[in-house]
Amino acid sequence: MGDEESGRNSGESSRRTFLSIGAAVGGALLACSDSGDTPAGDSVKRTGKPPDEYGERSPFEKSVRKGSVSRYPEAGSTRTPLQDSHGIITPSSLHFERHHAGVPLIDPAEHRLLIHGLVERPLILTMDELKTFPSVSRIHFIECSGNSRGEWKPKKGATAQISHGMASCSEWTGVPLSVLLDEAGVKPEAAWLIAEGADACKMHRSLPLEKCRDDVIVAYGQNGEAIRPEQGYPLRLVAPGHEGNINVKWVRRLMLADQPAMGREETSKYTDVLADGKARQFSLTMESKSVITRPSGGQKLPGPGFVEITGLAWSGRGLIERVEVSTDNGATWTDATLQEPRHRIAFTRFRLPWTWDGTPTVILSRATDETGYVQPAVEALVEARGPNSDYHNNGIKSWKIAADGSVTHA
Ligand SMILES: Nc1nc2c(c(=O)[nH]1)N[C@H]1C(S)=C(S)[C@@H](COP(=O)(O)O)O[C@H]1N2
Ligand SMILES: [Mo]
Repeated sequence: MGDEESGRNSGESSRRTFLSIGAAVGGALLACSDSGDTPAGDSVKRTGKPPDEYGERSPFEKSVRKGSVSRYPEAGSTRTPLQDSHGIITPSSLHFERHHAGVPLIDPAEHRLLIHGLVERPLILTMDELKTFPSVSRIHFIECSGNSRGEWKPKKGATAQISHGMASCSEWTGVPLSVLLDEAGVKPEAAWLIAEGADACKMHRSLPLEKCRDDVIVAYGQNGEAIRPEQGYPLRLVAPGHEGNINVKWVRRLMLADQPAMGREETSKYTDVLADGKARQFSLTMESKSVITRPSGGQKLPGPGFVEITGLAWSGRGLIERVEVSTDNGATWTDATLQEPRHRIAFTRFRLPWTWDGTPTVILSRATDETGYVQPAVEALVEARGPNSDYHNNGIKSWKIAADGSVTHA
């Protein structure tokens, strides 16, 4: 058989394939008839549901936020199912929640933002007025400083959701706080900004003015639509890389002052009691951290063979520069691939191809940010801060893979 001959034959067979696919697709499109030889299942046998005004996920998708049962559910929290997430964005409906007094129902037409205190021109802005200022959209994670606090103890979280799910990542849209501060004219004596929410506990926190001028956003948008009620509708502060608590939701008041308010959330809570009894206060930055989300606790490898190890890394100081993965309990480390584009102070997806040979092992990940800071072992954190300080736990997380492929906390 010559070249020309075989060329003609393959040409003919591909033409035949093309024709039969064309016939099947054409038939389906025109008559919605059963084409008989497609692998698509029953969905091709009847027309689907018509278009809808507001989308829902497939009823086959069951991943949900989960919280701990509490005596006061309004003062509770839920966690993001990180083990089921793809890419770097958390769907708004799965963003973790932490409320001190429940989710208030706020009519945006009634909502006002007051900017006062040490300013030249106090302002009261409606939502419409606020949206006339220049805005930005940025992808940032928010992490509760209590995330992973259970990992401080020997008994650790069974799934990535339990151990790391009080962190989520959204695209936030809003007005840079610096723009509003310029509009109000900050007096030279001002050094702090006290932000207050419109929830029943009027939760408030003090932010250093330097941070406010740098990158804080007064946000009204989340992942392309209005912020969800649980995330602070209609308005919240996003203080990139600072502990979750300071990202005041339902924000209604910004007061410029020469000193912090010393409110409940920065004295009795959200401080870190060290071994000598002294407490770190205003420990705001969330340090570099990572977690392998697949394979992770609760999952099961089908057997020896190819596994794509993947997970999320983030740092409150900027870009994630490097994620190393160990598949031999920390003896050796390999650089994972970082998904591009990377964003500052955002979830960064990492991936590493691996072949599991079927022997039991422990896998870990370790993130380094653009400042060169390397995620430490939990033991090193406990050593430095003592046994009582469990906020801000960014220690290395390990997962154990058993001979049968089941994954549990190491
Ligand atoms: N007004 C108000 N802001 C708040 C809170 C709150 O209870 N009330 N909770 C804080 C805490 S502790 C955290 S971790 C984050 C959680 O944000 P999220 O619920 O959008 O994930 O919001 C912070 N902002
Ligand atoms: Mo929090």
